[in-house]
Amino acid sequence: MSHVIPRPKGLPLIGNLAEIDPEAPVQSIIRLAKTNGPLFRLEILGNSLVIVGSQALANELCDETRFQKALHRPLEEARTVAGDGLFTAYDEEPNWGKAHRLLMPAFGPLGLRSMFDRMLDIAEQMMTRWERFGDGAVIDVADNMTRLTLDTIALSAFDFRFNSFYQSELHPFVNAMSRALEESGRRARLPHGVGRLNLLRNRLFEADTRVLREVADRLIEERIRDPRLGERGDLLDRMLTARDLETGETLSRENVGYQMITFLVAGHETTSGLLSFATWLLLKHPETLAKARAHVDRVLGGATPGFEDIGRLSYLEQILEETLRLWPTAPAFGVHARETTTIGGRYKVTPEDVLLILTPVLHRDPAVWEAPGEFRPERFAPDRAAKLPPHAWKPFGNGQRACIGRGFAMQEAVLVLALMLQRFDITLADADYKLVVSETLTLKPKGLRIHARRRDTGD
Ligand code: MNH
Repeated sequence: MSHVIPRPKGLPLIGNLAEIDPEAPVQSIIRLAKTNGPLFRLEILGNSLVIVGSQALANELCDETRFQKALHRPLEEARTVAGDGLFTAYDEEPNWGKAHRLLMPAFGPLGLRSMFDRMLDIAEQMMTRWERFGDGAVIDVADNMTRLTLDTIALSAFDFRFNSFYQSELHPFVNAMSRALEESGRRARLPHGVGRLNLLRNRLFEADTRVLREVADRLIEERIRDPRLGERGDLLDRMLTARDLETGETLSRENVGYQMITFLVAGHETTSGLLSFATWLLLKHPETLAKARAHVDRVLGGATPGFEDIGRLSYLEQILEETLRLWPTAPAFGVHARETTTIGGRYKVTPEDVLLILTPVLHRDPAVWEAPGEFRPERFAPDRAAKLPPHAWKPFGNGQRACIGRGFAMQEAVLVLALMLQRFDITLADADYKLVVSETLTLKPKGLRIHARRRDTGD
């Protein structure tokens, strides 16, 4: 006997709309999961979505022979901006396979090593800025981390400097990007097509999308005219010159543009949120902060970290992994069944059902995690992490569609955290700060402000 997936009772026509705060949809769904359990269906204005948040179910859904990536509504809408770039492409689109094969090596160990100096360049800019500000200055963490991660991906991947630390107003690209993502998110909350009825919004969206394309096109043009084309060996070089071995083809210019926008978007918001949440969690847990700093002092002393040091800063990596468990900054990924099938032993799902694995819920599954709400980086000590059941921790998604930038993000985050702990005593600017999580497509702590006092390293 097949059972119907339970559904919190909603209202006629609008369904569960009233239960979802448009400013904080993910946090609304997390709340619903508390009363409805780890599997339920939401109907919002005719969009249907199955929410999944347990290891047992995630373990089934991560089986790529039965399930594959689904573009949930926000991703579908984001195709206006990112087209068939890696993140928003369907598995079957030829450009996904082509770009995946071409770009995987660039994000492997050799690629990451070649990007290290550029990551350090930007990280040093932020440290210098904090130092010059002095003890009394108030530092908005999410704002600083966003400038940092955006500048890092642009410099590492395209040899382009946004110079965000040298201006108070961010580059027009950045504003166009956040507005375009916001509009995609808004459209995703409405029935198909309805979000496109507002002409003024459409015009702004078109203008913003154009800004994104123009910036990408300009960088492509400059690179193609550059006599050193192909010599830097960065991501842009690779995208413009490398041939896919399987098809013998290069990426089209249009697709390279989509990949650039994709990397700039995917490559900065999430990592910035990770660094911001890690800062918050360390400030909340002074014993872990002290342990982290002792670890950094032991590994680095007063020396500037090099590429080889990243692998040695294993406790920082554990802190970041535990941060991503509690606050996975890309909080969900969608899959759908390849064929009609049964999940959880009794619930029928069809290929039309979008199943959304909600990682903040999955990562607190009480069947897997002891004291799931507590921040304990020791959980990720190698011997203990090896004993976790499969697919219990999925902040980077799954299988062939998992995050291509995982190594990039971890290298950048370990580096920045190491420099921050090595050089500064950090404290909350407002001792009573309570965590407020803001949502765009990603999660971030809102209004988190700190003081940073230069440490005397004594050497
Ligand atoms: Mn990333 C896919 C999370 C950093 C580029 N990323 C994904 C997915 C998750 C994710 C989850 C899977 C989405 C889905 O299945 O629909 N990404 C993160 C997190 C961080 C992150 C939590 C940082 C922390 N991502 C980065 C960085 C880059 C990047 C940095 C680029 C430099 N991510 C991507 C791309 C994809 C992706 C590209 C799509 C990969 C594919 O489908 O082929």
